[in-house]
Parts: sequence; C-alpha cells; structure tokens
Amino acid sequence: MSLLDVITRLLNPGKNPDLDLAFHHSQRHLPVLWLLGKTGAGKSTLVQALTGLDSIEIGKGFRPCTLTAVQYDHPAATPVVSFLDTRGLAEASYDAHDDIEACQGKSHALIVVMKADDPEQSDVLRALRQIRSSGRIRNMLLVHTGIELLEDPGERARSIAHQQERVQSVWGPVDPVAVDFIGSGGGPVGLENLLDKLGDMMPVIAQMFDQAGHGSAEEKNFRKLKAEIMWYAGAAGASDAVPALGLVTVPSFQAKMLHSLANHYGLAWNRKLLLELSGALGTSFGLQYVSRLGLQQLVKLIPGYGQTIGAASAAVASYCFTYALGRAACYYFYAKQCERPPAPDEVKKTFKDAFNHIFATAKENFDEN
Ligand SMILES: Nc1nc2c(ncn2[C@@H]2O[C@H](COP(=O)(O)OP(=O)(O)OP(=O)(O)O)[C@@H](O)[C@H]2O)c(=O)[nH]1
Ligand SMILES: [Mg+2]
Repeated sequence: MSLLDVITRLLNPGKNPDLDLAFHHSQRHLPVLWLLGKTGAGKSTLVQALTGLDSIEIGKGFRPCTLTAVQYDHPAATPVVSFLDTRGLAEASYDAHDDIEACQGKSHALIVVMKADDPEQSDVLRALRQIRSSGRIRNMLLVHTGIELLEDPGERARSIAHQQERVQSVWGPVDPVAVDFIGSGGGPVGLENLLDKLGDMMPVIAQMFDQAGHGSAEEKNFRKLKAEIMWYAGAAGASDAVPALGLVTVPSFQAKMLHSLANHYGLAWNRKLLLELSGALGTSFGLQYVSRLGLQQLVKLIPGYGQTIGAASAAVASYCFTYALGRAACYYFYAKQCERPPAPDEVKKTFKDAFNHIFATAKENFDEN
C-alpha cells in the first residue's frame, strides 16, 4: 500500500461492517465489576457514586443477564466497563453458578456490599462461599455502606468488625472500605478511599472514575472524550487479539477515532489536519502505516516504549498506541481550536505519557483473562 493509499484511507474511514464486529466483540469482553449484596445494601448507589449518573440513566442500559443478575455497560454509547448487579440473593434457591459463569473469561472484581447496620448477612455469605470455592474470582473488595447511620462510634466499629470477621471466615483476609454515600452532613464519606481501592484492583476504574477535577481546561475537554478513545482502543486491540476479526487493521479504528475526535473539537477532518497532526507526532507515527512489522514489534523499536511493552501481546500494543494517539490528537485539536499551535515536543510527550499511563488498563483488557 502506498503512502497515498494510506492517507486516503485515513481520511475516508467509510462504513465497514467488520469494524462493527470488533466493537461487538470488545463490548462482550469488557472488564466486569460484579456487585453482590442484599437488596437495599447500596449497590445501585455505589454505581451512581462512581458514574455520577442518576438512577434513570443507570436504568437505561439494564439488561437481564442471568436469572439472578442484570448487567449494564458504561458509558452506554461507548462502553469500557460493565456492571453486573446480582439480585435475588434472598431466595433460598439462589445459585451463584450462572453469575460466576457470566464473569468467566473476563477481567473482573467482586464488590461485596453490606449496610453497616445490617447484621443479617447469611445470604451474602452463602453466595460468597460458593464464589470462593469456584476459584474463578480473585479480586474481592468488601464495602461497608451507610456507616454514619450508626451514630455511636463504638457501635459502628463493632458492627463493621463483625461483618468483616464473618466475611473473612468465608473468604480469607480482606481489606475492607467503609463509606457512607449520604453521610450525616449530606455528602459522601470515604468515597476517595473506595475509588483508590477499586482502582488498584481494576485499572479501568481508576481511568474512568478518577474525577481529579483539578486538571487544565484541555484535560477537562479530553476527559469528556476519554471513554470514547478507550472504546476505540479496545476494538483496535480486539482486532489483533481475535483472529476472526483480523480482517480489519488497527489503522482503520484509528482513522474513525481521529475523524470523530476532530469533529468533537469543531474541526474538519481533512488531509491538511492529518498531515499537521502526523507532523507533530513525528516519524514514529507515520512509520506504523508503512512498515510491514506488526505494531507490537514496531513499538519496541521506538525509543522509550520497548520497556513498557516488554512481553505484552500485540493487542496490548495496539490498545496503547490507539489510546495514546487519541490523547495526543485531543491535545493537538484543542490547541488548534484555541488558535495556539502546540509545540511538537508537547504533542509527542502527551503521546508518550498516555501510552505508559494506559498500559495497565490495556493489559487488564487482553492479557489477564
Ligand atoms: N444513609 C445512607 N443511605 C444509603 C447508603 N447507600 C444506600 N443508601 C440508601 O439505601 C437505599 C437502597 O440503596 P440501593 O443502592 O438502591 O440498594 P441496592 O443494593 O441497589 O438494592 P437492590 O437494587 O434492591 O438490590 C436507598 O434509599 C439509598 O439511598 C449509604 O451509604 N448511606
Ligand atoms: Mg439496585
């Protein structure tokens, strides 16, 4: 393929049903956060606290998944993480088998949610025992909710300790988090700690729900588009990871992504903009389109990336490269929008930082299943 062909294709991504296959595949293999807890424990409230969505928006994406659980992907339009919300725990016949299966083969974390003032947790413990003995779920976080409903500090500490002991007797050592989503002052208590622990267990959570809030205007703009970029990166990675999807090449996803991002910044995606962006990114960017080497090998040749990539799969390399390209493009497009041409070094640095920053999330998606 000549460079001109490549440029033409990057400018006119067009409709390609094979791309949709990769998006669907990627969506079926999202990292899953499994919420387990009695009715009223605070599972939906936890999701709301993370996503900032109101209950109507959360409700929109619900779909029955197993008899006892519903699943919803987030964000609905360009999903990067899936919530599995277990119901019906209180039925004597609850069998966690189907829900365990629904998480199988995916990166996942189990969040056990217990209202601090509710000592009756035998249904949850029974389910937990079954999940433990399946050996399929490694990551578990115990979350005590509504801690400020117990006003007396001594009583609160005793209740939490009691729940923790019971969970440990089934699961082994746990490092719980105590929160109140509607604290006595009206605001949430312990949310940051919850986010930190979840983020340690599941990199995608740290990426999606880190509301650092202190960023520059440029970063805030990027954050609005971050899920979309991760969504494209996931599909690009899937096209590398799954032979049946291999008909579509990674640059096809990147083309669609760049086109969409440029539009978000009110810019027309055309040859001039593509050449400007690739000029700012430097030779390493152009190289990937003309080289016969796979992206994974290629990335290793670019100074500074080999160490990050190491033995990671081609899918991980494609995910990281696509994400970093999206991040750097946002930086570039923002500067253009403000009519302040960015220094090429800054664009390259943005690319490189993003590449390293997203690596753990890419591995979570492809290398730890
Ligand atoms: N004070 C206080 N109330 C909470 C907290 N978490 C949840 N609630 C309240 O408890 C009620 C039930 O919360 P949900 O999040 O709907 O519970 P759930 O686990 O999703 O329940 P099901 O959907 O029935 O399984 C709601 O009225 C919440 O506002 C908390 O940390 N503190
Ligand atoms: Mg609920």
